Amino acid sequence: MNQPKRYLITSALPYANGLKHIGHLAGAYIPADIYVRYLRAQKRDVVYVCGSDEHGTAIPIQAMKEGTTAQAIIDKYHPIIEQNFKDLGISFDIYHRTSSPLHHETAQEFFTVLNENGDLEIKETEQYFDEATNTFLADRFIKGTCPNCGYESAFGDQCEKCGKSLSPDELINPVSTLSGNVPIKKSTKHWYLPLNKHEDFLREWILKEHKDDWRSTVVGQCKSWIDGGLQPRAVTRDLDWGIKVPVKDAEGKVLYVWFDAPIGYISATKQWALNNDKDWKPYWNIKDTKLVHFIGKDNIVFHCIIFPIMLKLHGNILPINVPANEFMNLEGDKMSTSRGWSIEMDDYINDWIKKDNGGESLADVLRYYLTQIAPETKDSEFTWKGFQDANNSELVSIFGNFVNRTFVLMHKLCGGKVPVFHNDLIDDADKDLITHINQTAKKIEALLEEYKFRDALFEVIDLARKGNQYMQKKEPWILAKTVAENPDNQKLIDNALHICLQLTANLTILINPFLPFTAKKLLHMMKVVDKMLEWQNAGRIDLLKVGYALRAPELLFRKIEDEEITFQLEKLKQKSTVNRQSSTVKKVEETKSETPDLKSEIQFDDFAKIDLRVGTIVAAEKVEKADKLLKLSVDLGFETRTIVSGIALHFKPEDIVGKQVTVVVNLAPRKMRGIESNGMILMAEDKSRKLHFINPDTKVDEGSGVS
Ligand code: B3M
Ligand code: ZN
Repeated sequence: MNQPKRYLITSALPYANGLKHIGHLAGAYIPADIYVRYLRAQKRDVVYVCGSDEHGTAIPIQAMKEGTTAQAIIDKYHPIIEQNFKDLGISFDIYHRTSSPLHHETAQEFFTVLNENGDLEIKETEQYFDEATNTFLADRFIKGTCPNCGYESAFGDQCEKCGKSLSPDELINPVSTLSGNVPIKKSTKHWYLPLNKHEDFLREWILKEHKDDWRSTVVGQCKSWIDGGLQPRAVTRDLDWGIKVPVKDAEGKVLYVWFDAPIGYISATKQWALNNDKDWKPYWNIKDTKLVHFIGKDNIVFHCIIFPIMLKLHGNILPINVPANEFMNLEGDKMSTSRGWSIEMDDYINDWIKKDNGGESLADVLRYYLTQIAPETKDSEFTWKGFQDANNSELVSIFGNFVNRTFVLMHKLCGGKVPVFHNDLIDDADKDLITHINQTAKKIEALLEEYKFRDALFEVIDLARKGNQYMQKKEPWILAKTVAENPDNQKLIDNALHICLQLTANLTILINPFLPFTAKKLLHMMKVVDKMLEWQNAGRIDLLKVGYALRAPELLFRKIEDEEITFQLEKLKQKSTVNRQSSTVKKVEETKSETPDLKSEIQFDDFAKIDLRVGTIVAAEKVEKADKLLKLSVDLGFETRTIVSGIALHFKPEDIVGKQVTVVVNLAPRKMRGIESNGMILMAEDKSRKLHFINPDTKVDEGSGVS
């Protein structure tokens, strides 16, 4: 594989209009940080940039809510968010601000180049104007009735109830949110980026070149945007908060926030270069740079369609990947700061990291759980119980336990030093574990290169689990009882602990990208320097020198008690009620929670590709060693098929034989636990997460089509 010369990694720039929650953290920051830490361990040339997004209507709107100025809002939240990321181990090379003069200059230069090259179109249109406040109304400052669902408080850019994207002109009975008055129409001039002119480029670049190496959720969203017909998009706004449009007759106009914000990645790189006496240009201009944007799914169109067009026109490189995550829900509902149904990073830090003795390891616990449930391919769910389980039954019982046993036994049975390995006594268990260490290191590397962070983390824990099994098999504490009679036993003890210590060193390297605070503690215990963390060391079993004295073990993770979880659940409930009571936009916010997360529009042809048939379950049994799976035989009239379905926690096999079900019959076969599944059963999931079959109201012939 040809190694890129340098990497420029970005995480979405959070709006500095309030605290950010752990859903944001899981979506765009933790995965990027894992990737960057891994690249650094590989000694690659990597710069990781981020910063506050300080423009757009979100900022003045928050200022109105808090009764202060936009400037005061960004000055309040920028440093808090920056510190929160630091406390959670997110290791940006720079955390910049889009309010900085350097950014304003950079964004203006960018606009000027596009404008002077004739890549922008100028259009005069009629837009809503509030005479009372003498301002044109940006999309969020105008409300009215949604033409799609009739909801009365839809915003000018989107209906929060049905999710439809709108333009202010589509609203029925529009009013200004600034004055409450009915706005008038007034003519105004704006600059547009004609996305439609770049359709061929996008089709070629995303739908052909990257159709296999980008996540299918990302390619799918791009495809539906492109197929839906791209329109020219205004890149300027009539607003007084933002970056001035750098053209003579553009009084009162600023750059659209989504035009300037992604350029923030470039200005952040420039500031980083200035701080470190480096050249920023190769990171944005030379093709052998690998640019990767980490974002949440709501930012896909901006990072995959609009910004790449801008980059292409301006002569910059394009991202090589945009591994966007889906959303993370919380305890059965959508996460939302405004509804109080969220866990802010700041709250987590105060409750778990600052309160706890040696609390940094609690930063790693959050990083662990958020990676374990990362919404890489579909929405996922944070529960406090899941958090507790991940800590208690994996970090404490598997990883921490292995390391602790190894250190305690090494001190007790080997004099606190790395024991010698007696080659003549090597056995199959030793050989297996050594091979496994080597293979796991390679596997993790391959997964990280493909942005599969969940799977990579699983492999690390699995390796620790193997370590425990090995220890259990070797039982050095039993051997120790008979060393007097059988002096060779000491050699066997030495061998076992030698390997366990080398495994500990490997686990340190492999866990480092995910849990950096834990890796640091382990280095301290082993009395080794950072250099050991270099990725090239992974898989080696000579990392700790024979005879080297190691420190006493420290507790890596502590148990999390039920009361702590109950407390958090209670706190969440209270917070959400408190917020709802104090909210002036109570109604809007509440309906928001009922708005399902709708998938993007598809064409009839897309739907028509799915072959749905009614079948009858004729046999059902549990799949061995898989709590969630049932193996079903489904009679489809024309044949009986084996289908593996993840419903075992909801139904007993004997209860569902004879039930009619709807089956996707033309889904490509998939192996699950060694069984080939030939189709998928459709299920409805209700609010309490219970599953129900979808079936006809009376029995029909097997094989009947559903459309
Ligand atoms: N501030 C939106 C968001 O936080 C926006 C991201 C900008 S990335 C260039 O979702
Ligand atoms: Zn609507």
